[in-house]
Amino acid sequence: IFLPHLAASLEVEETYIMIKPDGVQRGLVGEIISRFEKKGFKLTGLKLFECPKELAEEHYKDLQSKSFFPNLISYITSGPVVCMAWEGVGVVESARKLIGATNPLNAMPGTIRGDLAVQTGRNVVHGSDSPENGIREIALWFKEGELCKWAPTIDPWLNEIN
Ligand code: IDP
Ligand code: MG
Repeated sequence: IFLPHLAASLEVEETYIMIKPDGVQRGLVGEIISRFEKKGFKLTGLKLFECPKELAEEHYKDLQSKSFFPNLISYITSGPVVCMAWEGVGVVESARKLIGATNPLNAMPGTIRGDLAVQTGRNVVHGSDSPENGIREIALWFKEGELCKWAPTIDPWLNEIN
C-alpha cells in the first residue's frame, strides 16, 4: 500500500564518515565502505587524504579539554584517512548504529567497531553525531566541487519517494 503521509515525513540527511588511519593501514577500506553501500545509502563524496593537524583539531574541537585530546590528534594525523559523505533517509542515526559504540568493547557484534576494532583509541571509523554536525563536517573536510550530487537509478527500490 502506498502511504503518502509516511513518505512525506521522510527527510534526507547527510553524514560525514571517515575511515581513520588504523582502518586504512589495516586494509579495511573496502570492508567499511561496503557496509554503507550495502545498507542502501548514497555516496556523494570520497577521497584519500592526509589530514593536517589544524583540521583534526577543528573537527574534534568539542573534545579539546579531554585528557586524550593530544593522543586523538596524533592518531588522526598518523596516516591517510578516507573521507566520505553519505546521503539518505535517517543516515546520521543509521550510520552511528552501523558503526557501533565508541568503545569497541561495548560495540555489538555486527557493527563495524564490534567486528573490527578492540580499543577506543583505535576504533577505525568516525560518523557524525547529528544532522547539523553532518553538514558542518562535510563542509569542513570537502571543498566545493568535490561532492557529487547524483541520482542512483535504484532509488525507487530503496525509498518510497524520491
Ligand atoms: P564517537 O567517535 O563515537 O563519536 P566521541 O566521544 O565523539 O566518540 O570521541 C571521538 C573519538 O575520540 C573517538 O572515536 C575515539 O577515537 C576518541 N576517544 C574518545 N574517548 C576516548 C578515550 O577515552 N580514550 C581515547 N580515545 C578516545
Ligand atoms: Mg563524536
